[in-house]
Amino acid sequence: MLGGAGDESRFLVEFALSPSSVLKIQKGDITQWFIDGSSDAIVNAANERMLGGGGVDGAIHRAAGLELKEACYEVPEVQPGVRCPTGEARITLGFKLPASHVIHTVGPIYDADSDPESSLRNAHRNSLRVAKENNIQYIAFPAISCGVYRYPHEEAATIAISTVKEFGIDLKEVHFVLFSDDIYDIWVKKANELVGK
Ligand code: AR6
Repeated sequence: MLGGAGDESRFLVEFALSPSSVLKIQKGDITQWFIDGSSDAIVNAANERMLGGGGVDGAIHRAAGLELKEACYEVPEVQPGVRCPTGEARITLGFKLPASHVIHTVGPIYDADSDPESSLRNAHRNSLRVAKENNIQYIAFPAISCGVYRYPHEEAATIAISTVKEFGIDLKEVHFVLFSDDIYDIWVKKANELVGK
């Protein structure tokens, strides 16, 4: 790996998704993550307005600089105040980020969504689809909806990893870059169950 989100190898595990595709789970700050700066993308856990916010969204916008917000303004609204409906994904450049692109997706607000499982699955699946359409080979996800959107972490891990297992195999590497020890541990446990070593 050329880039990375930290050098603590005890916080990095790998699983084969196919002979040509790898799943990597690591602890770290996704704003630092990159592989080659040209065919890599980080996924942002955005909201439907797509103009920034708190959590990982705020961190990504701070690290990318104001050009990212300007690029988000350019994304057409599909209804007033909505650039990216829940479960969909949009792509921009990464500007000052080390990764070349940002794929903005919107996970479900767990208590407000009528079918949070489908929405979370769609957020992952559509992010992978947009990545493939834009020749992205390396992608890094945070734990979408696991912060202020309050998705239960074990269920979110199951959905995130099973969707990547099914739809991530056309990419060279799919990473999860996770901020906290407890979410990292849950993701590793679920990946062992669902993908195996
Ligand atoms: N790198 C990796 N993960 C991070 C980072 C980081 N730098 N910072 C936070 N996380 P959240 P959501 C983790 O709340 O639940 C925003 O205001 C964090 O610990 O960022 O999808 C948006 O604008 C947690 O595990 O996203 C939306 O309004 C995970 O990222 C709303 O929050 C996701 O937490 C989206 O809520």
